[in-house]
Amino acid sequence: MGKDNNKIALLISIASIIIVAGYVISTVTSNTSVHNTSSYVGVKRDIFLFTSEMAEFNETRMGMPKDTFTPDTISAYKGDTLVIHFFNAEAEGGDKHSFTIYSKPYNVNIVLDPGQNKTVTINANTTGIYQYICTFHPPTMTRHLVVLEPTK
Ligand SMILES: [Cu+2]
Repeated sequence: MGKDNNKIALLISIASIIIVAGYVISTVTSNTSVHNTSSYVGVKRDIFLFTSEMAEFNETRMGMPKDTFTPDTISAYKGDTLVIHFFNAEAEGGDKHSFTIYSKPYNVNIVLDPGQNKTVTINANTTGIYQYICTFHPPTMTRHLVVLEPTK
């Protein structure tokens, strides 16, 4: 009787191992197949980003600068390459502006004098919403880079 119980215990152990192993393999396989079905190939997106000003904005009354970014939002799919052409549209004698992201992995800080432009390339390899700012004009020069998971 004791021997039979040991055999049964051994068989249950083996069966448990097989079930767990099968579950692990099926999980790994299904994760792999999810990756394989994603057919999205990243593209290069040229973004022209300008400094601008809100018309008839009373800086004194509002207690903040009238300066903004145009466009409002930069969007990409994960896998895209963003080539951002940043222009300081101020006339000579105007303000400096920056394009600054503090969040990893997209940390960047470009500072432009009036009339200057610079280009920065961002590999959009991580999804999420990332704030970009001009360090000289908070809070109005605050916008977002949105990196989306491809839908196909
Ligand atoms: Cu600014």
